[in-house]
Amino acid sequence: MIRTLLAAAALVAAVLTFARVQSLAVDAPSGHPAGAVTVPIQAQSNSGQVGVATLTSTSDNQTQVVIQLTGAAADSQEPAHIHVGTCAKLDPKPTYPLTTVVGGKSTTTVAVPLKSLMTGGYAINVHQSTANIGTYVACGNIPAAGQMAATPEPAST
Ligand SMILES: [Cu+2]
Repeated sequence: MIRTLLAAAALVAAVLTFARVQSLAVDAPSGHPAGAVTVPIQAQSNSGQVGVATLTSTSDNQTQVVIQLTGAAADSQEPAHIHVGTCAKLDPKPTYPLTTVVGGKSTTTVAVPLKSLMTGGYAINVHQSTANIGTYVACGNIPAAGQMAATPEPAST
C-alpha cells in the first residue's frame, strides 16, 4: 500500500516536472531569428531603377537592410531611408536613415527589430540625390508580418 502511494507520488512529481519543463520551453525566447524578408523595389519618377531590399534579423535583434538596384548609374549616390507610410503615400520625414545607395547598392544595420518594421506601415525609398532629395527614384513597401507567405522548407533530396 505504501509502496503504491510512493509510486503514485513519484508519478505525479514526474508529470508536474514534465509540465513545468514544457511550460518553460514555451515561455523561453525561441532561438530562431525572425528570418529574412525580401521587399521588391519598384521604379519611381521613370528612373528605371528596380531591385530588391533584403531585410534580415540580426542575432542582436536589429535589422540588416541590403538594397540592390539595377538601372542606377555606377557613380550614382542616392540617399535612402525607411519612412512611415506606403510608396503611394509616404511621410516625407525619414524614420530610419539608410546608407546612401552607391551604384545601386547599400547595406545598413538599423537599430530596430525586424518584426517592428513588419507592420505594413513602413516603406523603403530611394531619392535621386542629396540635391534632388524630393525626387523619389525607387520605393518598396515592407509587408506586414501577417501578409508574408510561409517560407517552405527546402525539399530534401
Ligand atoms: Cu527617404
